[in-house]
Amino acid sequence: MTSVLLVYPFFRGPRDRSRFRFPPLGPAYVAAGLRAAGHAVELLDGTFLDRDDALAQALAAGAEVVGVYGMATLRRDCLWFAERLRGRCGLLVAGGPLPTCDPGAFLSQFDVVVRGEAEQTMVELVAAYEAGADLAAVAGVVRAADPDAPPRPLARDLDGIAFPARDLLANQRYIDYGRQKYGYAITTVMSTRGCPFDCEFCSNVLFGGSYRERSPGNVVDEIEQALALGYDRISFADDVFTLDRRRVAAICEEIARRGLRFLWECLGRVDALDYETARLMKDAGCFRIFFGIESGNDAILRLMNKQITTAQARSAVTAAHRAGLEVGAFFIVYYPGETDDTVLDTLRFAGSLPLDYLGLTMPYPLPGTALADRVGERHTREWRQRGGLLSSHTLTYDAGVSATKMRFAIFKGHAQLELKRRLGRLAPVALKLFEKPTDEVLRLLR
Ligand code: B12
Repeated sequence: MTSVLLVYPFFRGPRDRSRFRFPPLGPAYVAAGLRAAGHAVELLDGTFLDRDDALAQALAAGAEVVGVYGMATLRRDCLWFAERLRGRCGLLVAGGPLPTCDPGAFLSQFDVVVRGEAEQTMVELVAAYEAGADLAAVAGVVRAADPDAPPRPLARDLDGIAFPARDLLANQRYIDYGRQKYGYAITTVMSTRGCPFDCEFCSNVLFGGSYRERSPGNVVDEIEQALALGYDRISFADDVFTLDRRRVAAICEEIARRGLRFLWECLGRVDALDYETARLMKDAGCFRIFFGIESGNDAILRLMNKQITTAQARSAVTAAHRAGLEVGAFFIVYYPGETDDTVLDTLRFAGSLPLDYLGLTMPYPLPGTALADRVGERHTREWRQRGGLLSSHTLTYDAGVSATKMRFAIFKGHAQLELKRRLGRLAPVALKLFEKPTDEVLRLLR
């Protein structure tokens, strides 16, 4: 038996205004696998801690093997931990989406990087470590000598993967935070892995183009476990929850058959939701669906390789709204290749939909994406100085527009939707008065 500490180095920067907090599901999956193999596992989640306290706790744990999770926004913190934990444990491991797509960036500080899904890899890695065997022989493990070793092939049977070790998570903190911030306690469950689409901006490095489903019974068993901890809502973390209509219907039936009463939300695609499915979902407790629509201009949607149209977007949003679901949509403004006119199309389109939540962001050329390749070295000085950190509406690459223009577009989009929502019958007149002059301001801004 080996002692293992898994660190989720997620700390809120002073410029981070996001409110969403979810317990780290990935590390909890890895923990469950290790525990099932007989190891003593601790999970340290930085979400409600400051860096120094988290480090003190990590050092006090005195684990033999320490694994640190990394994603695009956590590069610095992941390396910060490695620097301080180096030499204080027997084996230092990095894993998660960013080390998966850019292992080289971690190999100078970590002994090894685990690429891809890590439940089985970590079990085999710890066994190899205990036996003093060659760590690089474990599928999915990368060492400095062979930085291009591929990820382990994806797990085929998702039902065979142990449920995440939720008892190791700071559930009460998340429950209290959720009740205080949004009036309910919510956690995530992932019922499928992967997405068969290939949007230019999406960093789907972990699950690639795979799409794998869990059985409805297995998903609802895990939901019951999560609810028993005191959560009253579930957020499906699937990339596209609604892809397979029959699967969605079967999950809804299973929830009803067990008489479970809880609310849930998910992310759908606009080409994969019809009114009947939306009604079934509503009846089974779905309160909100989010769509990544991204643009209100069909040519820009093609440029993004999004494989949807604005007509499909309108139809799906309307269907979900008619079925009684709250609808949220995400859009990107000033995507590389956009003009003022296409951005204005997006703002007008977003404002014309019956939305309850609108997310407007600038494009993030994330590592491991075709967009990052296209944008190339055009990252801004600010992005480089901050170590590739993303924060609310900060320009990350030279988009040919100023941050002020970008922020103005985002403000304008929200204002147009609010005018429509609040002014009822007066909205068309008010919108006309607001839209024209602000269109001009946007065009004038550099
Ligand atoms: C839920 C979610 C969030 C939540 C928070 C995460 C959480 N605590 O649950 C919220 C909504 C806050 C969020 C925010 C953001 N997110 Co997010 N998010 C997700 C999402 C949808 C699900 C995460 C999840 O639960 N996955 C399920 C588990 C099973 O997968 P996993 O975590 O990767 O874990 C596996 C492996 O990574 C590995 N592993 C995990 N932990 C460890 C630890 C060790 C030691 C090892 C060795 C291995 C290992 O094994 C696990 C099991 O196989 C993913 C998409 C996805 N498909 O995963 C995006 C994703 C992780 N997010 C992403 C991004 C970009 C963001 C944002 C930057 C978006 C934005 N523009 O604002 C912000 C950043 C927030 C911040 N300030 O840091 C990207 C990351 C890309 C990258 N290359 O790093 C992803 C992959 C989406 C995408 N396809 O582009 N996100």
